[in-house]
Amino acid sequence: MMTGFIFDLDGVLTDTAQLHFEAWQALGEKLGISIDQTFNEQLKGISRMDSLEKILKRGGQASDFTSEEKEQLAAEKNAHYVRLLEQLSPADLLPGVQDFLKAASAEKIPCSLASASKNAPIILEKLAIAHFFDAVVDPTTLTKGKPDPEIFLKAAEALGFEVHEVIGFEDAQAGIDGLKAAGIFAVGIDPRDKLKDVDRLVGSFEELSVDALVEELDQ
Ligand code: B16
Ligand code: MG
Repeated sequence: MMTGFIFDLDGVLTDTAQLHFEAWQALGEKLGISIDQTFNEQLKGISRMDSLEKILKRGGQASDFTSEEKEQLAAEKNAHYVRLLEQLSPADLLPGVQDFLKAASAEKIPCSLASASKNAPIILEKLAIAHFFDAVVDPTTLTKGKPDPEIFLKAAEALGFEVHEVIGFEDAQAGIDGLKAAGIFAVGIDPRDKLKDVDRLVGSFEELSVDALVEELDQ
C-alpha cells in the first residue's frame, strides 16, 4: 500500500512555541494580562485569533475590543513573532527530524504540512526543509481550526490519498483529536508523555523508523 505523511509544524518539526510565547507575553504586558508557560500550553496548535480570544478571556477583556481592534492586536503580535523568526535556522529542527524527512524522501513517501500557522512557508524556508513537502495546507482556506479534522482531510486530499493511507504527526492534543476525528493513524511527538488517544507515542523522531511505521500502518 502507498503511504503519505502529514506533519504538524510547531512542536513537531521545530519548537516555535517559545517564540509565540515571547510575542504573546509582550502583548499581554501591554494589556495588563499575565501569560505564563502553563497557560501558553493551551495556545499550542490554536490559530492566532483563537489564541488572542483565549488571552483576552483570561484577562476578563473579551468584550473590550471591536473586531478591528482585535485584528490590530493580532497583527502587532505577529509582527513581533515574525521578527523573532529571523533567528530560526536548520539548527532549530527537533531531534531526528532531518533524518526522518530524508528517509521518507528516499522511500518516495509524499509529505504534506498541516499547520495552523500562516507563517509556515517562511518557517520551512528558514529550516531549509521546504523541498521535502509536496503540499502545504493554506490555513486561510479553513473554516474551522484543530481539533476539527478539516486541515488533516485537506492535507491527505492534497497528496491524493485516502485517510487510511496516511500517517499524521502531532504534538498537541487538539491535533491528535483532529487526526483521530479524520480517521488518520496518529503519532504523538511528546517528550512529556501527556498526549491521549494516540496510535503511537514517542518522545522524538529519533525513536521512529520510516519503514517500521509504514509496516505498522499496513497491518
Ligand atoms: P500563526 P502548529 C500553530 O502551529 C501554533 O502551535 C500556535 O501556537 C499558533 O497560534 C498557530 O500555529 C498560528 O500561528 O500566528 O503563525 O499563524 O502547531 O499548527 O504548526
Ligand atoms: Mg503543534
